[in-house]
Amino acid sequence: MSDLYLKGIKETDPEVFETLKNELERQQNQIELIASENIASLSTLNAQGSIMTNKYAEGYPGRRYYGGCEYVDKAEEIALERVKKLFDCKFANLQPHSGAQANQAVFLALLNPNDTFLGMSLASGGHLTHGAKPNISGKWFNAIQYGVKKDGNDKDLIDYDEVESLALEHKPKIIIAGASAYPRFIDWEKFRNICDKVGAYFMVDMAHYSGLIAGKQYPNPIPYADVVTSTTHKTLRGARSAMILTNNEDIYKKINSAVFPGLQGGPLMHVMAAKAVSFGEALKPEFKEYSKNVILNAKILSETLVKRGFRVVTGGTDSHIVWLDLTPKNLTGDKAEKILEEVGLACNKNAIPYDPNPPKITSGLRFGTAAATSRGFNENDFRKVGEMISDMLDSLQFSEDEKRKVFDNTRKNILEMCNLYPIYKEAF
Ligand code: DSN
Repeated sequence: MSDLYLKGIKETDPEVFETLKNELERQQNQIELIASENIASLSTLNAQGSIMTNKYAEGYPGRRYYGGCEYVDKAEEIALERVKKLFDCKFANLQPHSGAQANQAVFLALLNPNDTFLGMSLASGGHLTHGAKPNISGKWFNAIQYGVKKDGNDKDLIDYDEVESLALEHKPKIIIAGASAYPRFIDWEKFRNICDKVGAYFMVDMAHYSGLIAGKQYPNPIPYADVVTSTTHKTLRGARSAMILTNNEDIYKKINSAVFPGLQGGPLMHVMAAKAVSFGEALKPEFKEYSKNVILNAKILSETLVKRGFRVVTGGTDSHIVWLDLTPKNLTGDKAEKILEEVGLACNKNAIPYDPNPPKITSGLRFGTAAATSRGFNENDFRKVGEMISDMLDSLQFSEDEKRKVFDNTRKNILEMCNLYPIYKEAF
């Protein structure tokens, strides 16, 4: 392994070096289908592991509580300028450490304890931080939850009528749109209109879709939302971090105070530098091409699985996500996830709407195409991935001998595909 990566760690700390080396090999030899993951560039990794780790910089550029901030100021200013261009917005705060913290900062800025807000339920494909009971968002606020249609032509699609009637009934201060498993376009305008009817702020958590939005392949919520949060490492393929965007100056000021000193101390300036690098990458024309391919690949994966007898939640996808319903095959998500992992297909179990199984078991799987597309997988490859997933899950009805043959064959094919598309070539 080259010194370019993991420089010096082998000598100073062989024990941790071993875990890093093994993780690198795992990422190289598995097909990453976890929808929230990606493969950041070596430049992003290098910036994130850089000397800016050493710097405290509480405050904002030009207004810090520490000396020696001239270069970290510059890094934050570059990142801010790039992110505003990328999403066509006026104001940004790039200091939240994670998506959950970005969402908390919005709550701190716009809500008081016990205030009412409306968010999509986890069980319908929403996110934990949008009002789920075990999360602070569900504990400290009166979180009302909307979901997706149970049946009819719009089965599995967001139930906008329900959003409206819950909004009229509960008069929430914020309505949140955004999801973790929902694969379709979300109608930002419809949400805006509902918010206007009840005088609610419209918050969008675009974490899953932000790379596709940056690549102009998924509708941009900025023109409709009062405030937008996102992680920066999913489809956006950047540093592991988060951000808050808005076009409203008053909200921007409240958000700044909520992030620091409300919720956080020193921002992670090494991560800031890495965000600047990855936003620069996302501004390049190649990123638009990449986003297009991510969605094309997801559509192929979805079609292949449907042809093999699976049901795909919502019937298809407009994004990087393919949400698989395993009930036609009489399988559970936890079992399917483990079997696929055995041969090197990494994905996660996921509840499907109105899932009869508990969250630790589930009746579904969630796949995403962002990471494998980053390493070069094309439509043909994703067709093969769909066939392999189907072969593996179908083989569970076979005899032990037959099953072993399918497992061995699939593992061999996966290693061949992974070898064709090496990650971090410099590292091997
Ligand atoms: N946990 C992430 C996901 O997998 O979607 C979101 O925070």
